[in-house]
Amino acid sequence: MACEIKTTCPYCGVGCGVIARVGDDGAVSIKGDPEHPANFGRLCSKGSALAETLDLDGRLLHPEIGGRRAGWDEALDLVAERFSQAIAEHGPDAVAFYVSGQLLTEDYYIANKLMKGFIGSANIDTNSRLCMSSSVAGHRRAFGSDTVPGTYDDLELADLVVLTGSNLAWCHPVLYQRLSAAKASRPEMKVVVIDPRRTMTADIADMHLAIKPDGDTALFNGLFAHLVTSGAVDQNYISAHTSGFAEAFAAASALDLAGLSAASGLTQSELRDFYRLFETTEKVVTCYSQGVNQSAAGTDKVNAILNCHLATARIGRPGMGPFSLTGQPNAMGGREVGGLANMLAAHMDIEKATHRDQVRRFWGAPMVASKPGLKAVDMFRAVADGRIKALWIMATNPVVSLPDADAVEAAVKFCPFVVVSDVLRETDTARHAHVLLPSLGWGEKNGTVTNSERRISRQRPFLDAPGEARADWWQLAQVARRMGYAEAFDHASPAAIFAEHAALSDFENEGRRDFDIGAHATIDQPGYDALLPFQWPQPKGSAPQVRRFFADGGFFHPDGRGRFVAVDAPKVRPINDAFPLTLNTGRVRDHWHTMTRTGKSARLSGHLAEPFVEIHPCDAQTIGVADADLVTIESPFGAAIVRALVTERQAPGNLFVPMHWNDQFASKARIDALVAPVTDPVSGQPASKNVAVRAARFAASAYGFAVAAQKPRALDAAYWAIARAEGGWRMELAFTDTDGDWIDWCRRAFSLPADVEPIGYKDRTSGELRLAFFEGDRLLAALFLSPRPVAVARNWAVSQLGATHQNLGRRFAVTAGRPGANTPDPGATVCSCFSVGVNQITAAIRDGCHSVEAVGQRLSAGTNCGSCRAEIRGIINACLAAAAE
Ligand SMILES: Nc1nc2c(c(=O)[nH]1)N[C@H]1C(S)=C(S)[C@@H](COP(=O)(O)OP(=O)(O)OC[C@H]3O[C@@H](n4cnc5c(=O)[nH]c(N)nc54)[C@H](O)[C@@H]3O)O[C@H]1N2
Ligand SMILES: Nc1nc2c(c(=O)[nH]1)N[C@H]1C(S)=C(S)[C@@H](COP(=O)(O)OP(=O)(O)OC[C@H]3O[C@@H](n4cnc5c(=O)[nH]c(N)nc54)[C@H](O)[C@@H]3O)O[C@H]1N2
Ligand code: SF4
Ligand SMILES: [Mo]
Repeated sequence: MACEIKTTCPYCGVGCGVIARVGDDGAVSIKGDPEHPANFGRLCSKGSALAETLDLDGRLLHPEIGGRRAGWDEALDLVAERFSQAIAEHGPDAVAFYVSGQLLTEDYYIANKLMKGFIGSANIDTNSRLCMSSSVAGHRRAFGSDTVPGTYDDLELADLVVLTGSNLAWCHPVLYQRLSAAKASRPEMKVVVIDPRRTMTADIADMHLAIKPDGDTALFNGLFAHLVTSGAVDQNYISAHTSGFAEAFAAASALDLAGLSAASGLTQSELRDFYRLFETTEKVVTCYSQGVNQSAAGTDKVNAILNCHLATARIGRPGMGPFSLTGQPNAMGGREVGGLANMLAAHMDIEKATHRDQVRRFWGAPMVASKPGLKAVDMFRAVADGRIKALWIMATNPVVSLPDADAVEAAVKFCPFVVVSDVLRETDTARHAHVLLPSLGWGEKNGTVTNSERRISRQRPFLDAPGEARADWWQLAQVARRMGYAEAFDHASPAAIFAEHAALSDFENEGRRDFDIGAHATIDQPGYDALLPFQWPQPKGSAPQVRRFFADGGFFHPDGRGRFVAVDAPKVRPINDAFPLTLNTGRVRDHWHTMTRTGKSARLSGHLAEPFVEIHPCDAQTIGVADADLVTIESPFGAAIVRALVTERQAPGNLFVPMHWNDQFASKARIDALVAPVTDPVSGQPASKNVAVRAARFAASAYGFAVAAQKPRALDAAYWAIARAEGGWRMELAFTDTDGDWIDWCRRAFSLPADVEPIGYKDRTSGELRLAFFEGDRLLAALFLSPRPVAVARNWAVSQLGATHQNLGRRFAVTAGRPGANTPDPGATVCSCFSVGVNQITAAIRDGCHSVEAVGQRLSAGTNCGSCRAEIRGIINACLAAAAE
């Protein structure tokens, strides 16, 4: 029978409520939950496409040992035995867990309890190290706790929203929609975007500050000094509730305006305008994300921002405050259970003996790790040099996402025993596991997540567990029992784990710790099933509440005061002549991390279908690269080959490459292979946004584009990138050697039946080659080859996979590579929800649709999730500007 289940989106930290409807036929449809306070019914392109990522294609459905199918008992026994053996022979620090902000709180709680309380090591770290650890460290330095003071409402209530190091339009799209809607209804509201690139987010900004990489500390130090000298600070608040002001002010005053301009790369008038705007606007929210966190000075950047809010007492009041935007759906939950190697459960500190003792007694644990464990980058170094003998990787893909990724891959290969718990069988990391454990995916798993505004929501299952897949918490608890800790890991359900977690947050707390959800300490199964989204804290006996922190002090340092932190602007990295460009890495709108889920959706894969580098026209000219050429990028650590996207949105000297592509989707685009393993000295977070590299044109002798109904096998090409497409796959190719039999190449690549004959042609003058293979009236595969980047109407070519080609004429039309005059080519997908392409949008603009709304009325583009509205606005602006020239 059809049913509707309320759950939470598994992607970004906005934490949108989702209603999943399972029809009588089992088909799943997804819509936003109008009652969820994060999104009030909205969803972005990724959320809207969730149903397209639920198929079992590529799923890991059974445990495997050494590549052979195994039973659960056998696999769990082996994991417990090898971990116990490593501990017995080499001590507890010889084992490690590397987990993820995509685990549910309940999974995470069990992983942390097992490692820190029972194994007795703190060698559990998480991909949140790469994501939020600078924010955590900055919060703890300033507030004495890892507290996000504000709520999402603050972004709507503010008169000035500063977004620094955040591409909100693409990475937190629903929050961006809330912000744009607030700005549209209150045009006096100002938005400032601080980002070296002119991102889509910058398109709604009143001011875009194209800061130099890592210029943020200087920028906010200058702001702090300006606020003091202009008298905008709140002396009462500073003296009543803080300490360290004088030292921080002295450090902030180190540079004059000329020095600030040099350090930030912004003009003196840009600095003055921004400082004045901040000074004169009471209600300011400063949101920050990876452009701040992922830096060798990430923690200092965070504190430079926090200093400005503390000095003006613009914190914890409606419409005011610093706001760390969390990345993953449960980045916050992971912090609450203490999943980082230097934290303890329930926001307690591993360094504090009283906290360790409290946790030990609560858990009834033999011991609690007494010192911080290895942080992610160091953990994999310890794997590489043999100190870690057994490693369990869960819900993360470090061979793609950690810096110096080739070295990480070598370390994982070298490790004597590696367990990977994942939903997919083939990932760049899973291929090196000794034991593979099949986990439940979204729609199957059951638990809670916490979003950026401290709101805890339920993820509820609406699909049966496929094959033998089991929950991550269950896998961990089963191993714990086999290691001899049966009593402490006898939880019957996620509800029981959540109750224990809530009880620990309340345990001997009495207001001393920010994280307190004691109200849920006795929750039972029906209560858990019905749990509505709520914000923490919610101590014992209290009702759900909206709570902001620190408006009246109440910090969590022992003296109750917040701390100003004196921070110095980092020295600007001198240009390295051998690696003169700065590589910046990050995200695109429609892909999620290593693409294990978004890569399944043709709609999402159509937005940007191959790895690319954004490069400024001047740099492109210097290295002799034209738009759509291929580029090799190299650092001392590794290399990648990606497509050139020449754009003035990029700053000269900087390159931007997305983090998503990996060996499953491209020949050589794991960009973390190039990223130096440089980390912030306080947080240990890698500096993934500022890497010295060089770039050169990749000399291909032929370029190709192909579509195929079946996923191709190994592609024998100097460059390849594949993407899901409606009815099959699409791929970009390049070759350095064009001799050879292309028909045979196609047969091998696309596993074509021997009796299928190609049609096509080779033009000897232009060097173009076209081949298409049909079975009956269906297109099996087509290859378009050219000495130059191939001019094929890609979306049209893809659509031919689903078309019927009854006669030879229609079949030959495919080899033309473009539609006939009466069927226009939609162009690259802009609106994923309605599959609207750029050519359709430009045609509508030529027809007089000069606003996003008008384009929406004509084509529906941008009217569902709205994630592409910034892009549509960009296309309109570009067209109108071109027309005006
Ligand atoms: N579509 C999509 N959304 C996502 C994700 C995804 O994979 N795909 N992942 C989620 C996760 S886990 C995270 S952590 C968030 C990340 O969300 P964001 O942090 O918004 O995303 P990024 O693209 O990593 O980086 C943001 C911006 O920082 C800029 N930047 C680089 N260097 C500097 C600098 O020195 N100073 C400043 N001020 N800016 C700089 C980059 O140019 C980039 O535009 O996104 C979440 N949302
Ligand atoms: N260069 C560069 N590198 C970066 C970044 C950057 O901006 N630039 N960003 C960093 C950041 S902020 C982040 S958060 C990381 C993200 O990097 P990763 O965590 O490595 O990326 P994901 O693709 O999200 O990996 C999740 C894995 O878990 C699997 N999975 C999904 N759901 C479940 C589940 O419920 N249980 C289990 N067991 N497995 C599951 C997926 O199939 C996938 O293999 O990348 C970091 N790396
Ligand atoms: S903004 Fe998009 S990706 Fe993020 S939680 Fe909401 S629907 Fe999911
Ligand atoms: Mo992240």
